[in-house]
Amino acid sequence: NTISVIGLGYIGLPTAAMFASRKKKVIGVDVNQHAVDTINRGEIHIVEPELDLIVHSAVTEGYLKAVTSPEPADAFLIAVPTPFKNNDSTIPEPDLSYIKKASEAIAPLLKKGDLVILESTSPVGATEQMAEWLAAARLDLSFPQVAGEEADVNVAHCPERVLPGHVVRELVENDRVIGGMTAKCSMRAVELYKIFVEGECVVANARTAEMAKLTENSCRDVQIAFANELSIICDKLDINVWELISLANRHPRINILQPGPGVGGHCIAVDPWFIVSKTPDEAQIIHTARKVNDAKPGWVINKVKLAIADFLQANPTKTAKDVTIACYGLAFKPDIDDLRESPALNIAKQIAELHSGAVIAVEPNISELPGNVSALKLSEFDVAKKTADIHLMLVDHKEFKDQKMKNKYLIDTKGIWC
Ligand code: SAJ
Repeated sequence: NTISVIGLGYIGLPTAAMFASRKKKVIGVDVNQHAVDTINRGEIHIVEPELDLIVHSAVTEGYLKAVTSPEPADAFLIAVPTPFKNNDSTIPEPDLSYIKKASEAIAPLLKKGDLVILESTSPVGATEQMAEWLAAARLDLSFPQVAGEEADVNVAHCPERVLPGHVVRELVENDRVIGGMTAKCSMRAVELYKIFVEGECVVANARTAEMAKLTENSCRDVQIAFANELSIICDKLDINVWELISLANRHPRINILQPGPGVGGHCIAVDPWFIVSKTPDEAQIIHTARKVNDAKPGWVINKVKLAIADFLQANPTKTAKDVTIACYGLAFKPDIDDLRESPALNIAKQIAELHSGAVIAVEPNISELPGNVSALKLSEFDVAKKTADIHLMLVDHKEFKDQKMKNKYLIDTKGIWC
């Protein structure tokens, strides 16, 4: 039996590789020729620990190949992006066009009994919508049914829930929510995932499965917003928020998360909007949490401006041009090298743009900055510690936790040095 994975990104490629590692024939499909060529050489185009070895052996043993247009298979997993629509709406709306394109590309290849699974994080109703797109694209074929008990093709939603940096382990160990359009669809999907999933495969309907994934990430966003709001309140009241949280967390039923420079990554800052845009009047807390977390980088930048003003007042012979600012950490969270959607990188970039003096960054996980960050210079920790006048702690990488920093002009968004 052949499994096809459409979309070979952070979720699709590891998933394809896991099936292939269990000796299933896997055809990976991606429109990105570079990604396809890289995978077919047995290499990977994304950063994820352990994945390179798994892909390498899957390709060399002949279980995994990558192509740019879909080929017939018995199960199709769609793991394409669901970004925001590029419109001016104050509430970002999900763009399902990649799911539509993928559905239309596989529709002519579907045969009776095939399984189509939507893995992409999606707003409620997207799986039903996908089934309609599949049916519409197959109207000229002899089996146009894709929904209902009589369907000839089985459709389900099985959202991924793996943590970047731990994808290989979590793909196997995490429980999966399997939301079939019918009980039979769910059963078929469970059989498929059981090939490599050791966690429990729990069956729900498709809408509940969609909402479960959005709920998990929204819950985390709301909890982080609570911590971020506390950090701003405590700053005003001259209380150390880290001490406060650790005290409150001694209560047996309290577990407050950690404040930071904002919420980054590709999921937590995105998925809550999928709920808010569907139910704007009802999703009050979820919407507010998004706004609180999105406002945190601006608050941090303001703190830096105040520190520059304080420094210049204490050093009247100097001008802003003479003030060096060091930013510690650029990744979107600790101990990874992923700079995408990173509040730390955005803050450092904005400071470099608005400040006339030097802005240096220490990021132990990368050796060069992306091309669009020309105003920022990478530096070693010791050099930054010695030369900078203002120090901005942004990401609590383990390398920084091992260091000490005491400085009047320290803004510590992660509370590791203050
Ligand atoms: N963050 C804080 N304070 C905290 C925890 C996190 O500020 O106490 C920040 C991080 O620095 C980062 C952002 O939140 O900027 C997100 O980091 P994360 O570790 O919470 O989550 P992600 O985006 O790496 O992965 C999440 C996970 N979801 C949950 O934990 C509910 C993962 O399981 C999902 O599979 C993933 O989103 C996804 O793909 O949806």
